[in-house]
Order: sequence, then C-alpha cells, then structure tokens
Amino acid sequence: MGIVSPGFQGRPRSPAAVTLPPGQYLTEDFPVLSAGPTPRIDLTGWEFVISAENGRQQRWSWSEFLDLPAEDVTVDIHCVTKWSKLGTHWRGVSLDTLLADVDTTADYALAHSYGGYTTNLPLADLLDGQAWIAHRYDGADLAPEHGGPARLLVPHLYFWKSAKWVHGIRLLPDDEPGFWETAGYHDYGDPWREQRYQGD
Ligand SMILES: Nc1nc2c(c(=O)[nH]1)N[C@H]1C(S)=C(S)[C@@H](COP(=O)(O)O)O[C@H]1N2
Ligand SMILES: [Mo]
Repeated sequence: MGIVSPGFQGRPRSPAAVTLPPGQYLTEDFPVLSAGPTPRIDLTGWEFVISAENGRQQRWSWSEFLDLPAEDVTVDIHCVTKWSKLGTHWRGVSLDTLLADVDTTADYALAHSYGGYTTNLPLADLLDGQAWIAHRYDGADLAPEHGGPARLLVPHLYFWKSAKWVHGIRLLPDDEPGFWETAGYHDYGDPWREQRYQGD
C-alpha cells in the first residue's frame, strides 16, 4: 500500500497523501499499550497535583478539574512501536490553563501516574497549546485502558510521553528520566526526528 507520500505537506489530506513520521505505519484501531495493570481510580479521591520546585503545590479535585475550561482537539498520535493514528478527537484541559498561576523557574517536568508510571519532558513542551490533560476521547469518557479518568496528551512527542492515569506533574530544575527513558528510550522522543532510543 502506497500510504506514505512525501512532499504533500500543505494539501488537503486524503489517505493517499499522508506524510507519516519516518518508520511509522497507519492504524485505524486504537491499540492499548500499558506497562502494568490498569489502576482502579475512584473519582471521589482523584486529584491532579502540580508541584513546583519551591515545594508549592496546586491541586484539583475531579469536580474542580471539570470546572476548568476544556478544549476539543484533533491530533495525530505516534507510538514508538511504530503505529500512528491520525485525526484522533479528544477533550481536555490545556496545560497552559493548569500552569497559568504556577510560579516556577523550572525547565523540566516529570509527569507521574496512578500506578507509578513516570515520563519526563521539557516544561516548554507542555506549554503554548501543545499538551492537555484529556478526559474524553471520541465523544465519550476516556476508557480506563486508555488512561481514564484522565491522561496527559502530548501528541507532538512519541505517545509514551502521554502518561495515562495521570496524577500530577513535578516541575524540576534538572531533567529526570522517567520509566521508559530509564529503560533506554530517548529522553525527548520527537517522532519526526525518529528519536526512539538513547543515541538516536
Ligand atoms: N501510566 C501509563 N501511561 C502510559 C503507558 C503506561 O504503560 N502507563 N504507556 C505509554 C505508551 S508506551 C503508549 S504508546 C501510550 C499508549 O496509550 P494507549 O494504550 O491509550 O494506546 O500510553 C503511554 N502512557
Ligand atoms: Mo508506546
């Protein structure tokens, strides 16, 4: 199937005119990739917590989180195991909104999840309309296996950076590798530069 046709940027997208990141293939279904079991999360105890490097914390309960302005976003997602899924529909709260009142000089962020998963990113990659805490997928509540009640969504990086069951984000002066980054995956993970593993 001639799906990858380089040189078609800027034209309306039809299946024959899609440019995928190098080494990726298109999938129509939505694979589930989890390093461990799906954690059971009680919404009455759910919290999202941003911890700044000065020790200050901002926390949102589930109802407080739902009261924040949410956005509908349609984005392509790229998994390091080489599947890409185009035009996925999400609803979530922008990290710009969540970080608006956070006082920080940190350059790095470590997202952490219920269940213990972690992943690191430069703080700049969470800002300027690039990242969301998503709680809806395709018009329905986000399914537990895909990270519900809420997950990080950072579509411009490989999908392992989009922490499912997200619990919070720690802001750090120094970069700290997360779960897959410690296991040899790339620190940054740009699919367009094919940054799959350390050294790529
Ligand atoms: N908490 C948590 N988040 C996670 C993972 C995980 O194992 N645990 N896997 C990552 C990987 S490798 C990918 S590709 C995507 C998969 O998301 P999906 O299962 O919704 O397709 O979630 C990412 N976020
Ligand atoms: Mo992945």
